[in-house]
Amino acid sequence: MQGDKKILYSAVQPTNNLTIGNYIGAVKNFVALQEEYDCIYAIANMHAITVRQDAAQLRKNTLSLLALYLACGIDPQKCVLYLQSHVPAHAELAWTLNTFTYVGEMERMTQFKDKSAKHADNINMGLMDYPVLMAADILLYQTDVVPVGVDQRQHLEITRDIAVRFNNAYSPTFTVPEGIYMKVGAKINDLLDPSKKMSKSAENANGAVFMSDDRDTIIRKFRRAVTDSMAEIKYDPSNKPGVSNLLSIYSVFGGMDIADCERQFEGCGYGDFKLAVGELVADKLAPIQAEQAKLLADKQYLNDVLKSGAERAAHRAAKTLAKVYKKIGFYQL
Ligand code: ATP
Ligand code: LTN
Repeated sequence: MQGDKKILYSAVQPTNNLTIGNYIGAVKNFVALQEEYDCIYAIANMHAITVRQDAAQLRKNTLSLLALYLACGIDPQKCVLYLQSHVPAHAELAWTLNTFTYVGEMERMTQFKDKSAKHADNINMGLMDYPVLMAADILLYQTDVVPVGVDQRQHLEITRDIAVRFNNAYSPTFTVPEGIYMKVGAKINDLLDPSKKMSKSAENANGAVFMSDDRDTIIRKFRRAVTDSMAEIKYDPSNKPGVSNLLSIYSVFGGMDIADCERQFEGCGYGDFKLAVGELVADKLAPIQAEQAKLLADKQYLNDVLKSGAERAAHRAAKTLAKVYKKIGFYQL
């Protein structure tokens, strides 16, 4: 707790362009939660390098993600918004937590196994250690809650395990965080293969809708989305994964319940339904894209936001790190 507000922490990696899956599962909720919680939002560039990145592109994606956060409505006066590599305490706590984490636990992580298969030529130590760095991010700020998509649930569980393990070995040091998962949209699926999550690093870019896609591209991608042969617009994820995914997207962008969406499209053909989803998404993204472009033209402002965010984050992180170093027996001057 900070004052009377619970502490909330989350982050997104500046890899590629964000998809509407990232927006729905993460960023959109970040905006909604900033009134109720003491929010800390990071750009996780240290996580990003666990997969090989082009340096110039990573720099560009970093500012682009910052501008997107701001364009979506994250207010740097209300939240701490910062770049992970600007606060050295993340790497320092991660090192310490490594000694409270077992190799076997990391080898069993689903994301590690998936990414190892995808990047078989670069299964580096950082890729395996990714969840420990994420635990350090969260635990440094005495976080109460972490809003993420369901794909991150396992990482949150291991964060809790590491926190409890450390607290039991010494004395209560870390707050044990809870995950927050949205009912609708915690997992948006690929438009062409609705059995897979929509991912920014998808092999086929037609299955993912990017936050930067223009109107025609968005509509074309939704037109090609896979549905089924039942010709009925009903939410039934196990039997109708494609249609259910489109209904989730429509429901979130339209701010309506799934049941209302089903009613709205009763008797409607799949072609018209897909066009309506595409048009709604394009309409909602247009003002965000315009604002993002405007912000990207003002580099001084973006740098000021990062500088102030880093100072505030570092100040808070230092308190936890000092506590940890004292407990483990690092000699203090
Ligand atoms: P990559 O494809 O590069 O691994 P990613 O698309 O999974 O990236 P991250 O930066 O790892 O993106 O995730 C940012 C946030 O977006 C996380 O909270 C994650 O849970 C959420 N998220 C990612 N994909 C989806 C999705 N398809 N549906 C809902 N939430 C998602
Ligand atoms: N691994 C996360 C990004 C991330 C994160 C965090 C999320 C890095 N550190 C701390 C929540 C809390 C992902 O979304 N892929």
